[in-house]
Amino acid sequence: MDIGTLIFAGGGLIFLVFVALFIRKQTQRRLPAPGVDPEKVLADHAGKDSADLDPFRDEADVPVPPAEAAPKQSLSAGLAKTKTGFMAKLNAVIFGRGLDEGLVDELEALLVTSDIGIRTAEKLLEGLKQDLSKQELKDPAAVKKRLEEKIRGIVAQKVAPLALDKGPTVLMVIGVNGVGKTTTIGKLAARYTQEGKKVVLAAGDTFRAAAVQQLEIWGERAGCVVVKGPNEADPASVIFEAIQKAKAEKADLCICDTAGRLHTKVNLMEELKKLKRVMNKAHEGAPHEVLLVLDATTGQNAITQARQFKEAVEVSSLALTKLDGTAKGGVVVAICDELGLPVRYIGIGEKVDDLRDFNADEFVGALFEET
Ligand SMILES: Nc1nc2c(ncn2[C@@H]2O[C@H](COP(=O)(O)OP(=O)(O)OP(=O)(O)O)[C@@H](O)[C@H]2O)c(=O)[nH]1
Ligand SMILES: [Mg+2]
Repeated sequence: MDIGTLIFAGGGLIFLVFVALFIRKQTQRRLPAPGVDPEKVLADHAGKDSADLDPFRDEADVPVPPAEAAPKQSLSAGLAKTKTGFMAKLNAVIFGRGLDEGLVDELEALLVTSDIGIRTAEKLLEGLKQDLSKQELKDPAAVKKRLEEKIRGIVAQKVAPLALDKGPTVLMVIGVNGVGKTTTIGKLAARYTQEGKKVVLAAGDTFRAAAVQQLEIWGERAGCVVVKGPNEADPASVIFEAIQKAKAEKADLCICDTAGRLHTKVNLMEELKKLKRVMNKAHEGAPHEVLLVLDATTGQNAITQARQFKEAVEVSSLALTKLDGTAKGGVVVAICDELGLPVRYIGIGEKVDDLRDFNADEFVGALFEET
């Protein structure tokens, strides 16, 4: 065999090895979690719409940001996209040209496209027209100032801090797939643990092994107990056990994760009622707080989701996540105006520090501040 043939054969062999490795990696990515029979998971949840459940495990399904400390970002930085999107356009509309009759229409269009929603936008503009004289309406600074006041008036709401005197307080966290439930729980666990509270987490999303892992990582970092069941365990039994543990260990807070569910799937929504009943059996009065998590990037759809969750279970408050990733921060105004539910927390990033108590004054101040 001459040297040329040898090199050719060697090259071919290396190529084949690469192809084989590539195929193996691709197939592995679709392997179910150890011990999980995908057929069985789907069969067990027949009627729960198997399309909503993913028994396959993939590293990408364990979305936990790196733990390294990063400087805490300001609210203003977290709202940068909304500020440069909505506020920059608002300034352009108000200050950019002579104010005439068309201003109100333009403002309305801007408010609606910024996810403030038609109803709330009309309300805001009606208020402006009533409050301001014709002369003032021609003054851009007066229009902007009054608009800020009106928005502040809508989002102003008093939310008492989470009461941690229920021995333990049980917080049930619900919402559509991927809105940020588990991440918000992780951030809350870290925060309350840092404040010296004892926190127990319930891995109530038992449909995917990766969902449990995700909660475990957050729990481990926060230094709190995570109660989980075997693969495919009944979520109600895991949550029951977690509340029992929280009681036994005299924890201050038990936060229960739940699987994401489409608000349009009646049977999945029914399951939430069952979970609530079980919580009350484990600890009378529980859940003391039902926190609905909404993803701000979904804009007006978040309002539709909230309406449907509200119909299924009594929602106490909202967490609005991913405000950092959207110019649609105006949806907060529509949510406060239309849902009659307090926004308790806002998420402005993936990291542990990126959860804030919602404070209307700070929020509107950050939106309207001149940069
Ligand atoms: N930028 C940004 N990303 C966020 C925020 N909150 C959550 N995320 C990201 O959103 C993705 C989904 O978050 P999860 O916490 O897994 O959402 P989930 O609601 O638990 O999802 P399911 O359990 O699949 O229903 C993750 O990549 C998070 O890091 C936030 O405030 N800002
Ligand atoms: Mg989750």
